[in-house]
Amino acid sequence: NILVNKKVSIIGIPLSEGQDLEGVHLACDDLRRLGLYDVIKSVGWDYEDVGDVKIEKKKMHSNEKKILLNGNGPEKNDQNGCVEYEENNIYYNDIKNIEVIGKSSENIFKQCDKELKKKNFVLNIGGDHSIAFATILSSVHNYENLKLVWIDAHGDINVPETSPSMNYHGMPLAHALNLFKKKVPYFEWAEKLKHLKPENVALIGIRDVDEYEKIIIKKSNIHYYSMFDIDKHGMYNICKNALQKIDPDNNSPIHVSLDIDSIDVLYAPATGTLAKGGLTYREIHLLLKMLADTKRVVCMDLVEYNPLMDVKDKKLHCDSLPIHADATVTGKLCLEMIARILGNDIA
Ligand code: B3U
Ligand code: MN
Ligand code: MN
Repeated sequence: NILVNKKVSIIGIPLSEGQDLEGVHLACDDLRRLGLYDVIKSVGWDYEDVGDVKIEKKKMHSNEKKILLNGNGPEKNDQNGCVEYEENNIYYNDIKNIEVIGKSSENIFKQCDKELKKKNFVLNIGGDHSIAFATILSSVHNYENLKLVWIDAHGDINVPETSPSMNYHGMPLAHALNLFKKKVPYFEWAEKLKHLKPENVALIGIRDVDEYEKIIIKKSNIHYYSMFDIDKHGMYNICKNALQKIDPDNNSPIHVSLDIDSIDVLYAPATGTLAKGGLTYREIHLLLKMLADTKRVVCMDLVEYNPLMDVKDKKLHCDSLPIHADATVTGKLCLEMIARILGNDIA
């Protein structure tokens, strides 16, 4: 294991401004209440809860934004290998809540940086997926040759010019890959930092991808695996292939960015943007187990769990982790997945 401490730094990141629904900021406290610390101890790790990152609460826009594309919208048939966009009437400060997100992201970056430097396993509990720009840049900053496994129903690879919603949680992967064409307000702190390289990224579980995102994904040189790929080849082969592509020498540190909406609504009903046909319970556990078995995962984001949308779970005989008796379905799965990525075995 490249993390000799066997200690988890828990970072709560109650940032919900990257999307439209209330409740995703409650996830970290919910998981603490359901038994986060006991679960971590039960699989043989120590922990340090560093509390919640300060979210700079200042809403810039109160009224809903309209779709900002004018004219012809993005140009699909470009010749020179990169997607060209119609740049008229596109304003990067029209990304919803960009001030809150940009300023809070600097706090996230600093907190992650501090914990990564301790050589702890850093567990970032969102919050929506907006948190991942800062967490990933922090991992890239601390680990030479960092690889990223992004598990999601969505691409999260819109640029402001292509976003249908102007919600930042649909853009953080593009931002971390430095695919934005202009400077983003309130992200000046990140301009000089190293960004992600596309060949180091595997995107797994996608099934709800916007028209222009498909083009960006194909042109970006990231490795991507849709639900159809998983249907055809099975999760075992997909995960093996993904790891082989991003890390052929089997020796690099890995950051896992796990969006709960990658998992089917049957097993994870509590999230804001539900997409049918997701990963099964067995598939997500297999994927996380295979990642854990590399012993090189150094950081994980767990995002988009919205406790306000969750439903009560049944207590089963096979529930072996020390999870609170009145745990909800998605909350319980989150704790199981945390145990799994830390190397919970057999059961
Ligand atoms: N791709 C859409 C919707 C979306 C992205 N991420 C989530 N939903 N969770 C967008 O708004 O960019
Ligand atoms: Mn996402
Ligand atoms: Mn998603």
